[in-house]
Amino acid sequence: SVVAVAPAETVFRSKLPDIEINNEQTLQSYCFEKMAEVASRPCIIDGQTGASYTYTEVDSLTRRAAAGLRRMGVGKGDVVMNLLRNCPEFAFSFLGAARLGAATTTANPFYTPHEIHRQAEAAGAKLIVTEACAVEKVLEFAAGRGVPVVTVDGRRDGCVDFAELIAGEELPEADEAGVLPDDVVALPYSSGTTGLPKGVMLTHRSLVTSVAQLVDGSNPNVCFNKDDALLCLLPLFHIYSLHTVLLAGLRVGAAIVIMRKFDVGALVDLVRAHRITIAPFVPPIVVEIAKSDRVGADDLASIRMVLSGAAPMGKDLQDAFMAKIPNAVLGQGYGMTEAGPVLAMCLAFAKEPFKVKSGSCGTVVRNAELKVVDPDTGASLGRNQPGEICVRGKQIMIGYLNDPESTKNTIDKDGWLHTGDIGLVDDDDEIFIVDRLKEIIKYKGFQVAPAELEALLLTNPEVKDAAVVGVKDDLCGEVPVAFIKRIEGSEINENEIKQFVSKEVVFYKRINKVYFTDSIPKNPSGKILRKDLRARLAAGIPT
Ligand code: 4UU
Repeated sequence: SVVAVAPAETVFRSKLPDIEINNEQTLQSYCFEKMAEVASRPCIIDGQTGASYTYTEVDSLTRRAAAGLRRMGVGKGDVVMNLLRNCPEFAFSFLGAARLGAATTTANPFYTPHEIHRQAEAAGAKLIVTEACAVEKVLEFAAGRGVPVVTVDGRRDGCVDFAELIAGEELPEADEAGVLPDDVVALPYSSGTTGLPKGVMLTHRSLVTSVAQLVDGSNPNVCFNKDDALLCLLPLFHIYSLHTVLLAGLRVGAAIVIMRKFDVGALVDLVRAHRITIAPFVPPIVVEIAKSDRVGADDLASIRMVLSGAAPMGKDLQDAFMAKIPNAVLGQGYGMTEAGPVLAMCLAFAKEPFKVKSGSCGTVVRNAELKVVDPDTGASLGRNQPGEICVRGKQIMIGYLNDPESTKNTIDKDGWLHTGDIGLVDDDDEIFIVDRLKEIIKYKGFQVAPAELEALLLTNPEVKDAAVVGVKDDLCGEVPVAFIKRIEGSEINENEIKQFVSKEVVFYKRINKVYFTDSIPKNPSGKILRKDLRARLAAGIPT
């Protein structure tokens, strides 16, 4: 008989040795494992109000939130929706739900009612935690399905006050016994490599593994410690902040300083007031600080580490920013919601730091495998050859909620998660992302799914066909533009198309430019050929 021999694969690993990770415990017990050492230290500080909670207090508040959520009918396997800007209650609710074996689906409170309904519905939200700016948008959905709404910023008719939710006794420790490592704890939405946003099932095991890959061990890849103050400016409803600020911050016993809204002046004030040492950013924030004449080196002197991720940051920007903040190490992390989320991290953040190159998005994390494959043949590629980045390990999602088909198209039978990013691994194990295979558009690090905008455009009776692609933008990274084929006789114009979309979507999904065309290029199976559209744009003949 003939024995099939698998062709040799080049698998890239961290330059740091693997570590022991106990991922048989719940996320909450992992995050509070070092409680005895940090009990009376500040845990969460609300930058806006100045309210400060110690580790003991946060631990207790999450247990009381768990009991409160249970009184309101939440139990194991259920989903709570957090529709919140950054606030301490986000953490109390998230960890409270975790203690019950429930998952939290996170969404942007600036979403339109349409976007919120779709996610709440798809996720099967049993309870919504929100705030005044968004409450109006959920009431109809909630009333229609008998879903209770909790508000964090004061009493409101028809809603429960969060203060009331946490007013009772703590959930007894024994009642957490049924929560298992493979229970889903976070359910963020992501469109992945194609299509509409889908619920990404991240379990206790995945998040414990992923946080440990960053901050655990004797020489952690990211050396956070209990004397650090982490700036929590990026939205907690995105996995980057939830994971790398909140969960990693809790694990190491640091202070987490919450900021609701970005503003350079307010940022400088917070950094000074709380002696911020760690600043996780996205490239547009790095740009704004690099350019702002309101920020001098003195203002940010306490910061020793600046992390950038969620979108590309080129060498020039990285160099310009470093000149502005000489005391800090600046590096990148590379994440993807489905990957749990971190694939790669800058090794200059390690306790024993490595020299790294500007523009690199890091080296694969420990206890994980990364490979680069030819997108056409699937063949594994060696160093310095660009191809699709794939990752494997206990940290990745277990799949998309109620969507085995999309799961199968993202995680192959050997357990490799295909990112849809094109990148290479250089001679020093550093990863450079050079292109994107997938259709997603990233506006300031936020996901915009072309398929979602196309589906919306097609609901306009004057639109016969539509395609959306991203174009580069200095300020935002990328912005969506639409190609529209009108029905015969229609004179619908650019502005009308833009407004039609604006009414239904959050600001960053708005169409930036409309090109009317007679044909949308498609392959024989009807898939839009986005590459051809991008080529048309590059050639300056978009119609
Ligand atoms: C070029 O963006 C994220 C998660 C980012 C993250 C998380 C934890 C960064 C650091 C960290 O500690 O997730 P998504 O799902 O919103 O978007 C994923 C996509 C990637 O597939 C890639 O295309 O965002 C892009 N991306 C990057 N691109 C993410 N990070 C980078 C990066 N450079 N550093």
